[in-house]
Amino acid sequence: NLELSYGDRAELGNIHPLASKLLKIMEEKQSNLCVSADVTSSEELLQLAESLGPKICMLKTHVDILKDFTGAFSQKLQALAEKHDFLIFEDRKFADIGNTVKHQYEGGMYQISSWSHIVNAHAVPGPGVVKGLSAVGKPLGRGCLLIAQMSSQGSLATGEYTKAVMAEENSDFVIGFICGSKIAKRPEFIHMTPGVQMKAGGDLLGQQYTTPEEVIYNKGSDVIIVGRGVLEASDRLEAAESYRKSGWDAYTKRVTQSG
Ligand code: UP6
Repeated sequence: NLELSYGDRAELGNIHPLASKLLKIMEEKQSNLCVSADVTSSEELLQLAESLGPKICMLKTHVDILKDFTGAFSQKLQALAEKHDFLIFEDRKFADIGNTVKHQYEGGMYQISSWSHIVNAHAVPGPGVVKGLSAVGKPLGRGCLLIAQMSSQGSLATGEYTKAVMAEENSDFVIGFICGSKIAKRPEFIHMTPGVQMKAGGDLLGQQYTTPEEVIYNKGSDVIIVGRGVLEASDRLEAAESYRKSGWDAYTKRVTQSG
């Protein structure tokens, strides 16, 4: 039951270059933390990227909740991603036919493909959604995560559905999954898990939380996605550091024990 380190996985022969880049960042920064920057002001989002940048491997956005998105904002965000060495993940959850998602990804107000390294998609429409996104993203070296499971109560993405999503894996564009636990055996794939806080629980709208230790050590996922656990803390930097440390300690324990 040998468990490869993030750094070992980055060197695998047929790994997607973006997955490799992410794993290298994780190893170097000792961080498997993705902060979900769910704020509504672009100024605040940039401040978060600047201050939390050193602690994270990835910053997740919901660009359509910003009240003041501009192209200049997306350029500043990209500059901060380079400065602090993290990837940008626009959590757009594409879920339409290939031709439509192609336009949604490339065009409109947000031109997501021009600034976001990673996007995600529901597999509900069938293979066309990935084909459409890939037509735009692959030439740009972008990558996509498929939503195999969701953290919310009553999610329909379970069992046979989750298995069917995994069969959609198309490794020249799909780099991994949004899921609650490790579901794909191939170490080339990245598993990312939302619904993480220091204490198990939930919110009033169906969100369900588990801990970094549970997600990384017990469930074998790779990256924890944390929004309000950081955003609602009185000291966001301190909170980010404690999630980083928790996630990293759980990973270290997992890799050490597998040997
Ligand atoms: N998210 C989930 N669960 C999923 C998929 N995505 O919570 O299954 C996203 C939410 C939010 C973030 O859209 O941006 O992850 C979680 O935020 P929170 O930590 O504040 O609950």
